[in-house]
Amino acid sequence: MNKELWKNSIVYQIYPRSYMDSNQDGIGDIPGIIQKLDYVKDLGVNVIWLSPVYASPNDDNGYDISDYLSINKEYGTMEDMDLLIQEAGLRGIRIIMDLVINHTSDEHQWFIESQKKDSPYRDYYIWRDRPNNWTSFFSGSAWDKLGDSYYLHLFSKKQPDLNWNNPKVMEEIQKIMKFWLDKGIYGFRCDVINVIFKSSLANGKKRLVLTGREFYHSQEGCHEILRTLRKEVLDHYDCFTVGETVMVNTKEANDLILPERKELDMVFGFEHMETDQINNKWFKTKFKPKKLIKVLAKWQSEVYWNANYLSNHDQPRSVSRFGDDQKYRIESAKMLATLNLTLKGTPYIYQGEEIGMTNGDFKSLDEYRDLETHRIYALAKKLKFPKWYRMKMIRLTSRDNARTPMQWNREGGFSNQKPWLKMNENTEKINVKDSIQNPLSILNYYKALIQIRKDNDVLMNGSFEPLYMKNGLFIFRRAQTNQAIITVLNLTKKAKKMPIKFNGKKIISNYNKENASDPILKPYESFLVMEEV
Ligand code: TEU
Ligand code: CA
Repeated sequence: MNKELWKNSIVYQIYPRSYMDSNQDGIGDIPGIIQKLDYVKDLGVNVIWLSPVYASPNDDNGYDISDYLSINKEYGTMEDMDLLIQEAGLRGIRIIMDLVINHTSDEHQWFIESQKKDSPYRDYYIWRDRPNNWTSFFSGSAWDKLGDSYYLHLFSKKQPDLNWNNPKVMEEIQKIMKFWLDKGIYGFRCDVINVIFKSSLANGKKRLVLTGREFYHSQEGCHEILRTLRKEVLDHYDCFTVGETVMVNTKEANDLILPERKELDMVFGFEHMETDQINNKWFKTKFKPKKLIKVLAKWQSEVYWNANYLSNHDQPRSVSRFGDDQKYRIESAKMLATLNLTLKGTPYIYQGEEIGMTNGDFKSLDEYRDLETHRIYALAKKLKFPKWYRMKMIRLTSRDNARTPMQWNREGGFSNQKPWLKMNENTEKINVKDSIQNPLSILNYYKALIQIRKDNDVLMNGSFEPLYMKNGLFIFRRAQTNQAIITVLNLTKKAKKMPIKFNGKKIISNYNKENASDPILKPYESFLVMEEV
């Protein structure tokens, strides 16, 4: 058993609701994922991160859990889940699950019980006679009233926050983690893990977003909880954890992952996701490659071990956001793949990214399903933003952009029924089936790149040295004693002069150019050079 195999893993995120519908009800499911395991294996990844499949009323698509020990009926049964773990294992793929422990669903038995003031479950949640001024991630007050008391919810009102000051909560969560680890899963992606501990419920400093956050953001109590979970549970299994950590800087990230801290193994930072926005994600600015490059290089040099990603189920599609989803869709998607897969750290690929799927093409508000999108739209309306602006806001930022059904073939191939969320209209052009057949597809480029990564230890364990970071170009070297690979990326749609020279051979290029010393970089050009050392 290789305790640190996770470091050298390549992770593929599956959002079950949108992956593959096996029983024709328009909703992706676990048997659907099983049908596609050979596809996932062919891609070359060895870990799947499965977004929540637990029982849930689906207010937030499974991030509101009503029973951690059973499977959402829409997705299948526990037998299906066991089979998924087993079938994945047969293909050399292990599964990590989402661990959502900041909150449960309001339909969880604990919360239902906790509504009675004298119940032993009362203290599983955070009840007060009066709300404070905290605001929620989905906008508006973080408190709602039930009976004559208020409960805290940092997310939707159907996601009440657990009370981590209660040792009972700690006990329950440990049981849940063991239940899944005993089934052979490889660890957890820990949802909003750095906000679970509230050190006070005092009024917070008034802010545009997340008033109150100084009382729950990366508190010492959170670090203690993580150390306990590690010692009592995780250390007894062959597994790893990746924390989703909102608003952390590189120091705060290291405080969660340095080996001597014995807390998490790696975290998803958000700083690079903030490089195309002002203040908060609803106000986009034009994407400036320079900022993204700067943040990535900083995390590369300062953070002990990175979890690299350019998209997930909460973010717009990477090619639409950091590339060009029209004229240079193929080139820019390959360039972004080259970036994500050659940085130091563990790369995460989000379903559909490997075929260059684009943002959704929703025409009206009612085509969006995400609760966050609807809440923000309503808030913007209240603030009297004009309609065209509200529509633009959600078009650019809605989480549904990443949640449209997976495009398996020209007709869609996700389901025979109307899918739960509108399928992109470009499935005729962008789909798995055609991508498999076309040797120049984004998909085949991903496969080649993943193979290169596996064949060259330097891409996994070599150092990171930035060589050039101006003008929208990002050139860096990964090196160890006997090997070095240079990544050359043009993140812009303009041709650029190649600013530096090196000795070596091109090993992959998104323009299929073999000559490493070509003085001009084409739009979104990227390639790797095996340096002579
Ligand atoms: O996301 C938490 C988070 O901070 C954001 O990325 C979130 O998507 C939102 O945009 C805040 O404005 C995690 C999950 O990934 C997300 O899907 C859940 O909705 C959320 O936690 C609550 O569990
Ligand atoms: Ca289904």
